[in-house]
Amino acid sequence: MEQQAKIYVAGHRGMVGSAIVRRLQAGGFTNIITRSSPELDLRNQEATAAFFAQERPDYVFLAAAKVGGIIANNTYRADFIYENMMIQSNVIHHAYLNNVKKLMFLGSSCIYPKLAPQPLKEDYLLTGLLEPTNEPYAIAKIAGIKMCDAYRAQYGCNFVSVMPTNLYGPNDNYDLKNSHVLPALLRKFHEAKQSNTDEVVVWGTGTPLREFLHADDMADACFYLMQHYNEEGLVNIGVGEDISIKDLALLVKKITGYKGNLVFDTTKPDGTPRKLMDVSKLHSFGWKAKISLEEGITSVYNSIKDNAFL
Ligand code: GFB
Repeated sequence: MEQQAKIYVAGHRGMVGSAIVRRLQAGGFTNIITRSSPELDLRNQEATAAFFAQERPDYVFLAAAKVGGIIANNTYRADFIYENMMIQSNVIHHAYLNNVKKLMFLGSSCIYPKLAPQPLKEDYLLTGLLEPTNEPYAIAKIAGIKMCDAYRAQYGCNFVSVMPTNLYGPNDNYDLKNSHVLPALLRKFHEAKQSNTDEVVVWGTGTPLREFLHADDMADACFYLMQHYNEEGLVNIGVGEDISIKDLALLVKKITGYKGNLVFDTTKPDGTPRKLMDVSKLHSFGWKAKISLEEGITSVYNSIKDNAFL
């Protein structure tokens, strides 16, 4: 990417998009184009077409998506498939029509089969049934990967797909029903400590294993791969280590300084038993995660604990 290049970050108000903007700015890139959702509804084909024709960006980071945790995915099944299919179809197609030099599509580790061997290699895509709680979201993301490959094959577009593991960081969503596990636990333990509550409720059995990557590491990987990765298919972005939800809860308990107990609400779904990324392809391109889980959670906690999780 040339320093003067015009770069559109779709989803710049979200956790990942905002981290990508920070990373680009830190790298000296100043020609960054953004639009908030009220300014540009990417689900709307005409609005997206007009935006691309007017701005004609050179590079696109496609980080705009409808996202959420396990209950949000399972509850708003129609919204997750419809909104994501519309956003990515509009952006990918109009990037092609307007000769974008390179587009990076951001997917998710939930594209892999629920019971795939671990760690998850890129070629396990479409080898088995998906986890039911997030199947609509996963199908949309799989369609995004296949669109990038199809536009590469038919039109020669340099459109690439990257699959992040579970992410956390600044600008996360702390809504207790719709968020992912890490922001939910930070909020629950912090508020329990403030109010001297005896116990914190953790969803599910505590046995599922998850891998967590800080959004700043994710943005750094996207920035790096935008410059070094030009292949069809996909590349995983993760740390290559996982932790049980119970141990994650104990870590958040330690970081927040909460002294009470954990209880597990087994009426809530566990989701996929394990989602550990194989990161050998990522490492072979020369990028590795730098922020440890404890360091990352501590920095997020310190930055939000006085803001009442707004
Ligand atoms: O983060 P999470 O919602 O997403 O849940 P997934 C991870 C695990 O943490 C599940 C448990 O086993 C949850 O039951 N958990 C425990 C909690 N306490 C809580 C809590 O208070 N809130 C939440 N949210 N979970 C999502 C997918 O799956 O991961 C998306 O639905 C996407 O499509 C995203 O792929 C990265 O890892 O289960």
